[in-house]
Amino acid sequence: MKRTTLTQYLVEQQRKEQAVSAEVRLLIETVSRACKAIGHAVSKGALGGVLGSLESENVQGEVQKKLDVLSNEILLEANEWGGHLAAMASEEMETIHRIPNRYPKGEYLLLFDPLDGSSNIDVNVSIGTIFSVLHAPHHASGRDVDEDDFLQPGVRQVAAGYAVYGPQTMLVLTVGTGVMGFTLDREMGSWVLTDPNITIPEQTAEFAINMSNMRHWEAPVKRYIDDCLAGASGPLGKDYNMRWVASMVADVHRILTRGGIFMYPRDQRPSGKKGKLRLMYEANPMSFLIEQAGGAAHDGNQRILDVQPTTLHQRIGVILGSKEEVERVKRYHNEA
Ligand code: AHM
Ligand code: MG
Repeated sequence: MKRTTLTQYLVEQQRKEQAVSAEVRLLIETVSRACKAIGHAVSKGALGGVLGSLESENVQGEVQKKLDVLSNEILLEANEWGGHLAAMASEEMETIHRIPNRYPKGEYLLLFDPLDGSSNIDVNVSIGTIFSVLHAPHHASGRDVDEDDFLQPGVRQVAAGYAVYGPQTMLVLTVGTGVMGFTLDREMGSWVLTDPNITIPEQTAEFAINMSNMRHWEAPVKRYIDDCLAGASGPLGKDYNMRWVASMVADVHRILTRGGIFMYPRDQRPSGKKGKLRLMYEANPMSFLIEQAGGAAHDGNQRILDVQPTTLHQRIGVILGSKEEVERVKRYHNEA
């Protein structure tokens, strides 16, 4: 059986489609290597001494887990010296990380949530790494990039993807020419293309939302979930199933695999008014993947990829997945 590896796929994308530059190819290879190292640490669990929390909090005021910090360090170290980046930004770091002067600088910006699904680390449930690649603005050449250079809408992403550390370790990637899934072959140490051209069915009968927040939801979200719960005799005319892993990577991976709708909407709590998930590290890369797979993603008002960020760690409501369902939720927002 002929096996296509991530390296071969990227070389082909560079040669045939001109979808990636040599620098982006190197960048993705480097990120994927870091994900292998993170996946290895994850799989050791208690044996590797990586479970549990630290004393520290991140910029979002969340207690950091050991694996949050370790994964962040692995990604920084792996990407610093290759010459393809101008700077990096992470959910776990308050400010951007410029490439130190001892290394050459490149023209790309890398953003990541090093370990997504932190609440699932210690309970042995799938977690992951999410990343997004932007081009540093041209006016940044010749000077150090600053935080403003990262504030680009998601439509400008050059590449995005995630690694999911689950029963299998997988890397799901887009460079703007569809969505490809690679499974880690642990014996060979290589990522093998197992899920080419992933597409999401337009309809679904499966939703993912944290139902415990129901009393805080805005009316359009409540209306949609009420419709789902009404089942075959309700307005949607079918019985819905619910899944909520509470790791965005795992929930999105399920949707890319068999369809569905994922919602972490903004809500009426003081802490929920802007949403929970982060635009730059979670919503944008996932929305790019979902759209490339034929799905849709919006925040209730507008397409997520069109949102002009104003701050690096900005939060946003997220509604994504099978197109017809996501559009129905949008219509409910318009009608409210
Ligand atoms: P994290 O980046 O701190 O792990 O938080 C993001 C996670 C998402 O992966 C997931 O969709 C959501 O938070 C789960 O939230 P909740 O615990 O409210 O269900
Ligand atoms: Mg996260």
